[in-house]
Amino acid sequence: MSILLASSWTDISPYFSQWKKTLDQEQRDIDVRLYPDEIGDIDDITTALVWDPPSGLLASLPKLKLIHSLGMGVDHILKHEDLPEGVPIARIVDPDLVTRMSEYCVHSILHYHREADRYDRYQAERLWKPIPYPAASSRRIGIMGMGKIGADTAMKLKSIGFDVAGWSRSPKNVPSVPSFHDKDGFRHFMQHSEFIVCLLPLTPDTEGILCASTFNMMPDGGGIINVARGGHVVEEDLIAALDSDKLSFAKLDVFRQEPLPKHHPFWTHPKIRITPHNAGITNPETAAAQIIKNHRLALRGLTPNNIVDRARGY
Ligand code: OXD
Repeated sequence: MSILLASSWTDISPYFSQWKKTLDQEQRDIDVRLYPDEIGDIDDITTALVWDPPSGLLASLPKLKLIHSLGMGVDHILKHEDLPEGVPIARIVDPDLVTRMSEYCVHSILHYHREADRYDRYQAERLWKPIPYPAASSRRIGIMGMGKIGADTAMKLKSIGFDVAGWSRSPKNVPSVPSFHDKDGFRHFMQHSEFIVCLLPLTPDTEGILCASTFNMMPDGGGIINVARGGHVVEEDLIAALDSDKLSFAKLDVFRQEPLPKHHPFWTHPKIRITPHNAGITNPETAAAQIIKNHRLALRGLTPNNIVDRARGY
């Protein structure tokens, strides 16, 4: 009846040790093991708590009753074709994570709204040169994906005074935030949005959504902030849009290949800012309890909380 913590990422072992310590403190009677060194007898593993799990691992655990994502997203799990049938997949739903993500988005919007990159360049040249900028109320921000993080980001940006709209697959009702949905609303939404924040789940419908035709719908000189998944961006189209000044910036936290390979052109592009997929990191202190609860529910044959729909992809 053990929880196995596993990832194919090699550089997150301090984070995993922190998880193990917190889960141990939370419930001493639950055996928590770190992959690969502590895996032990695989018949003991009933919950796999994973971030981008190694290929074949989940399929090799015969007694698995729950696959739990360490994040809000589950595409890193669903991409495995040999996932055991019938094992529920749960994701994290945690206000702490929502706050971290919306904080990153607000910070990024303010960074570009107040021309922080240009002032960095001016400072390097010892240039005293005020840049005119619009009032927040005339800066049009579009949030793609109006789930919990999208709604929180929209409300925070509204409270600063920005003109915010949202787009999502189905209609959403966030107070005083105009909401577009579906394919019909998409063009209007993009035409409205100078700065786009992408928070969509990655599904076959949203893969490559940030592409040339989408950028062409936007006002000239706009920009994108992608904190969702690298698969949303068509990379060559983004570089072309930045090089032609169709877009003026891209702030990217997520990439098709992570870690971003050293030779990737994004690293050196003057209009791209990169962070290493840490806009939001799940906090063991606030999220451990829901994992323990789900582990126990699954052991009792009950439905865990925050289960994802495998077919829908989120
Ligand atoms: C997540 C993420 O899915 O950090 O939570 O990307």
